[in-house]
Amino acid sequence: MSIQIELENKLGSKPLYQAGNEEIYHALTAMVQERLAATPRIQGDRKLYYVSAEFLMGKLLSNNLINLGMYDEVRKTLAAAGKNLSDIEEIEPEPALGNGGLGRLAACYLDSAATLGLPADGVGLLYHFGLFRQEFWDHKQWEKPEYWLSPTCWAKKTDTRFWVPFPQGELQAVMYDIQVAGYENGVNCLHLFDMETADESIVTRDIDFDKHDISRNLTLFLYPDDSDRAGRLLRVYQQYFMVSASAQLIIKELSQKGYALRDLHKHAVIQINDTHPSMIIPELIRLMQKDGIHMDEAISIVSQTCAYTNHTILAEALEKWPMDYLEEAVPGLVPIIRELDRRVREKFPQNEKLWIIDQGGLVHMANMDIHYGFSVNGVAALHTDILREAELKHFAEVYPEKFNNKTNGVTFRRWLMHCNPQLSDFLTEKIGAGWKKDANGLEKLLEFQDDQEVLGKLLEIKQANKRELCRVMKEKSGVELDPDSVFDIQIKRLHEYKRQQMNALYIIWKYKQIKAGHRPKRPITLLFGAKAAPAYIIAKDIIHLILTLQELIAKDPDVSPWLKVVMVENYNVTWAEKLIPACDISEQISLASKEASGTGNMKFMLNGAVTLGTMDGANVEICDLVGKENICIFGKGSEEVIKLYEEGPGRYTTKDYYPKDKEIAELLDFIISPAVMRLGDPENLGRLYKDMSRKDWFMALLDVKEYIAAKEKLLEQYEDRDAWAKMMLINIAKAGFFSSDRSIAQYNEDIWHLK
Ligand code: 26V
Repeated sequence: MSIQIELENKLGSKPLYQAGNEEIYHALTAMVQERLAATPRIQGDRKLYYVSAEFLMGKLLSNNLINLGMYDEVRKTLAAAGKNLSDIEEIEPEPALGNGGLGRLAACYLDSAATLGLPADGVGLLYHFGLFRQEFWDHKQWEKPEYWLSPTCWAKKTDTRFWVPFPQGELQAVMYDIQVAGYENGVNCLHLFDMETADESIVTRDIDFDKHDISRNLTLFLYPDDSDRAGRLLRVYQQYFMVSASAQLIIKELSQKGYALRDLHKHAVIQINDTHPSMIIPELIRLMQKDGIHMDEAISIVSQTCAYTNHTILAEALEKWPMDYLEEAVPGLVPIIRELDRRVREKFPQNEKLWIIDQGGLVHMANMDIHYGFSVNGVAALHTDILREAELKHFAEVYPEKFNNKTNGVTFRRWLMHCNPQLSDFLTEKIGAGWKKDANGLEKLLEFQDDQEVLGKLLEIKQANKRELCRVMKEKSGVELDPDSVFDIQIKRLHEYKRQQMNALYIIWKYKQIKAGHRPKRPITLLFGAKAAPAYIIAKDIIHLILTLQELIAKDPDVSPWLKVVMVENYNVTWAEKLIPACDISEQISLASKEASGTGNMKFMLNGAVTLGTMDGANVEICDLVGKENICIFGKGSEEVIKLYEEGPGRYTTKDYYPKDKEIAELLDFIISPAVMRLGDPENLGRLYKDMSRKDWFMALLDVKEYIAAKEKLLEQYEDRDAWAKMMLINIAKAGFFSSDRSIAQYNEDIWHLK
């Protein structure tokens, strides 16, 4: 049956050209669901469970069409009926089941595991309102619930249910499944647990709700506000709910395959995605003990089953739960955690840093993972080195064999084929389709690095993508962009270490330059996308500064023809898919040593943007691959930065820059200048000014001058269009290493050994 007839049947025999986009969307998703159901489930004797608090899946319609091999045919069928697939995709709500890179990485990894035919399911929670939907007014971020569930969404309720024991009584976990299709392969599954008793009506204003009644609130939000004890306890409850249901699912599947619980480690491997799922270790031990397995054996089995990925070295992001919280929320795990700690202390009596429970009664979740898991990996070469040599040095000394690196990757299905079909088709025309299955095949493009026609075509595709972004921006935000300006883009979670505030200082510098008559050769458009954690005051102040500068510049006729700043509202995967293909300059400007890897950097490179970045995270590997001439690196290196922190407070001090350095002082003073204070909120601006001029914990002032100089140099280079196109080509050609297919193949080779 042709796709057209199939769709028209689903539309109740209505001809396609007469149907509305919403009707077509539902017909298409129903068709895709049927295909998914008919696609063989990837089977195996040893299976991976990727347990994660976040899965940032993005819209799934196109992704599924691509992976099921129906994309082109559907696109053509729709076009013949006068319909546009991207308009139809608009209907699909994007679930906000993640915060940033960690959650998006989990989604890429599910795609790649299925593509490689590996039996690998994701397990997490079904948050009714996700993280939050970001709105801007008064130049500020406001948080609203992001509702995405509907009877026709991709998550389908199953009959699988587990009881999870809480001090308040048992609560039932209900499993929802999202099918994950591999590219021209079988399907795996993402299992998301919800609670039947979750009650959306308890959300009062914005994202406020009563934090105490876990039977009603547990699965409403990802990362609920944890500024009070009830909020922090709720996070522990969420984590326990997730891991207890996961552990029960894993054990059930094992027994369905006819294997004994003692053989768990032979047939299952659990990847603990950062520390949110760490309690799966004591939970599995608890369940084994209940089944009559002795503690020693249970520990040994679990330790051979669990592997841990570290995604951050920021001390404040490494989870430590006070023992009394665990006593209140998960009393059943407490004796087990104490026993795990006792064994560690017995083995390492002198080495306090290795203990799970510290002197202050805090339980270090990562420490538990490292002792009782068989693998610890960082997510980029530099990050893993820092873990080995600094952050987790004590552990690497006693367990050198556990430590390994797995540099992150991204799926080229979503981040090239789907988001940049023109480039994808052009690459295939030039070098064949081999790169779709083996991303290193992109290197063939290098043959064309001096081919004027190919270089011209790359520029042309970039221009088309910029125009498309202008169209979307106009439609969504009413903002006009100039497609002939340089598009400089910084999109990522808002965090001081990522240094959006340093980019804001560049804006101020450029504004002043233009005011003083130094116009750029070509207009510049600076685009931002970022959500700030609701309780992260400085992050919100940085958003406020950027939005205020956006208006100041837009209203200034001397400057607005040359400089434009736009922060997109509610930045998400869908926005990223439009922004990344349109980018000229990719901002990857974290303070060296702080960004574990970054994955946006990889997506930009793949789409022909040139990186402006520090030697941090995977930027280091990008630099190695493309060579120094094809990336713009600036700023202090990680060793220097680590030393500055080690030498203690006072070693790095803003006094060395403010007010001492006149150029820097002018930039900071501008934040509280009358022009800015009139438009913005003096409280937010004053607080940010104070923080940046007195504390500057992530050292924006250390690198800001080099940053400005580097960006200016890159803008200059942009004017040599041929040379720029060659840089684009080399970046694309060398991006193959960053395919998540490569990452997953390495995880499997070194850690999982799936069959
Ligand atoms: C930690 C916490 C702790 C407190 C509650 C909220 C919260 C939310 C998330 C996290 C984990 C942050 C770790 C993270 O997202 N790391 C990012 O992981 C990416 C994938 O490996 C990597 O590319 C980014 O560099 C890294 O920042």
